[in-house]
Amino acid sequence: MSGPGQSCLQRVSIAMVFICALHLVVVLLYYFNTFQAMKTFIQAQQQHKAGDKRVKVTWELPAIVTSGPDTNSTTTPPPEIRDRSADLPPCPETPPHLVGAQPVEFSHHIDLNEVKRQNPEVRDGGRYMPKECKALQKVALIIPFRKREEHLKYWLYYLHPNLQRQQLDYGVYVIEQSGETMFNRAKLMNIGYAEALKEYDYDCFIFSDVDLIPMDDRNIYKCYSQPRHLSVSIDKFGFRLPYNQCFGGVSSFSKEQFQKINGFPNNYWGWGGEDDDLYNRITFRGMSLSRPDVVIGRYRMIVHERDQKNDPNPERFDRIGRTKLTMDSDGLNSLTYKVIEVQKQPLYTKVIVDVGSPSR
Ligand code: UD2
Ligand code: MN
Repeated sequence: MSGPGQSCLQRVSIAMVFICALHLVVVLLYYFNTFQAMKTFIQAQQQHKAGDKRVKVTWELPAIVTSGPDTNSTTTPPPEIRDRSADLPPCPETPPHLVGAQPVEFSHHIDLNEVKRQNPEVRDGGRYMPKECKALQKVALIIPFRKREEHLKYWLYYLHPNLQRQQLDYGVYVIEQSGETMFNRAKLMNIGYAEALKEYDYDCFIFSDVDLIPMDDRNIYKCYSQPRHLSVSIDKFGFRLPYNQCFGGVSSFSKEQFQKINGFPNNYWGWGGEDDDLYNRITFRGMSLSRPDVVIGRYRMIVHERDQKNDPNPERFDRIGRTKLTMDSDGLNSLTYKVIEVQKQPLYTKVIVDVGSPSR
């Protein structure tokens, strides 16, 4: 096309198109602004609601709270704190932020204040629950303990970030045997189970030695359809299972599974045998073991000498031969102990207990 008339028409058309485009841009800008304002408003509303809930929470404890032996009252958190995640979507089966294999070494000094700063979302007592989704399980981590402060620091340093990436609703319980009587690892586990349940409605229990650090966060610290042996491939044993029935180190039980075997035996004083007794209990109750593969189940154990007052138990071979006869009367249903103190530390709950002494 050519000529003055046409060129005038052309200019008018271009002007019209330009005006239309401008109008469209203005309309889009207007909508975008309104949308942003609405989003901000909704977020503000949600934060306000969450803030309201936090204000109502009286259960959260100050940095260190101690309670004596007579405070056996149930400290179940009020519904506000338990239901905070109620309207969140469930967390995915496979947590999205896992990193897989990671280096673990024990040469550097650990400052627990620094660890707390690195894990700001862990609440006093070593409690955490994901904010982005509702955790699939409520997990209590139970550590039997006496005079292993350095090991505990490494455990907290490595495990807290892992457990958060695993999107668990968890609490860490360090069960310390007071006094100088022979160490009783198994009884401390039972006590940890009982004490953790006084605080929260846990449905899964991880029992872990203080000196075992997982090298892969795909080894998820949760419960499975069968009791699980998590520490299957430890550097100390050349990253292999030392024997097929081995059940020492780190294990997980749902509440039902643990009740079904009547917990750990209470009568193993000193080193050894209690883990084999536990294995027997599982098989006598018709359950089997689940295990991760030897790559995901890699661990490092902090090198240590045998502790004082944890000499090999000379009765252990006899006792593991009699599990079938003893398991119904020795365990959770016969557990007695005294709580000396409960401390809410910034990264864990310490329960100091008197476990009694061998009844011989
Ligand atoms: C093996 C088992 C362990 C347990 C033990 C025999 C593995 C990987 N580990 O570990 O699960 O069956 O043999 O009882 O198979 N502890 C203290 N203070 C003490 C003594 C022990 O805190 O004075 C705690 C601590 O959490 C320690 C755990 O008890 O990690 C087991 O004791 P150990 O480390 O001396 O036993 P170990 O390495 O032979
Ligand atoms: Mn050890």
